[in-house]
Amino acid sequence: MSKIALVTGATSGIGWASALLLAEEGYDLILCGRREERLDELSEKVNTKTLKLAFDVRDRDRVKEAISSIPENWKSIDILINNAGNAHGLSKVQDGNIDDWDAMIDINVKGLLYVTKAIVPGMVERGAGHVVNIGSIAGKEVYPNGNVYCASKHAVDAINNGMRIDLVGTGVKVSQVCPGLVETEFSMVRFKGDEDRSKGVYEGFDALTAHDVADLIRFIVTRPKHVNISDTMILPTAQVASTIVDKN
Ligand code: NDP
Ligand code: 8X3
Repeated sequence: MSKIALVTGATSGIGWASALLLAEEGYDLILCGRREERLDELSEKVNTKTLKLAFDVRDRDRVKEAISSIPENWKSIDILINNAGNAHGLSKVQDGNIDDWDAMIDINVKGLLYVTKAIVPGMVERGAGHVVNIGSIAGKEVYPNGNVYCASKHAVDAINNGMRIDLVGTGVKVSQVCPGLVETEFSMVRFKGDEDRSKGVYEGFDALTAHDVADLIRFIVTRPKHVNISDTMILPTAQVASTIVDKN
């Protein structure tokens, strides 16, 4: 019987790296994200079976439709990596862009919930499953200008804890991974393609790589049935808080 993992935000960064490591663990993969060409590229890199589902997590009907379209032999999803998300902008609340706020709440919070609602009831029915929510250090602290992104990740923290409480006794595990600074496309999205500003975020210290975070996810999902790693924070050694980074 094959093991199946669904990864949202698999087209880049942490999601992409997680898909690669889960394939190494023998999982067949349902790869999600909006950029279909990236899904094709990733699919060619792994040795296990893949199913590609391109959808925008903001679109509630489309999420439902995409998950319902999963063929019967793929429906027993063992692992859900709730990873799709981004920061949009970095500014004081009085200067904030409301479209950016909508994007962060709609993707990081509502999108995560839509995907969860489409998949977790099946896990409960089967009496087994594991949801790994990708939170952030921004879900544990608030940093200057991070207002709404931090709020969205605090929401993920609360949803993660709420899910674990609700799902106790169902056989479904819930874990959260909260990274600090990881060098991915994250800052390019936050700063709307400003390459210099994005690179600057990771200069002067060794940031985490997407692989570092994926390796933690792999550890979490390969624990025995009776062990749940409920919450984790993974930081670069040079980082001790959102705004305290030892840069040379
Ligand atoms: P990337 O920008 O590299 O990846 C983001 C992923 O999310 C992409 O695959 C993207 O796919 C997907 N995504 C974004 N918006 C949507 C959408 N509307 N619908 C569907 N998919 C979407 O960033 P990371 O890998 O760094 O980020 C992954 C997660 O890790 C996020 O939740 C982020 O908040 C969190 N995180 C990141 C940290 C960092 O420093 N990088 C630190 C802490 C947490 P596509 O564009 O193809 O749809
Ligand atoms: C991403 C890390 O510090 O940019 O969640 O918010 S940070």
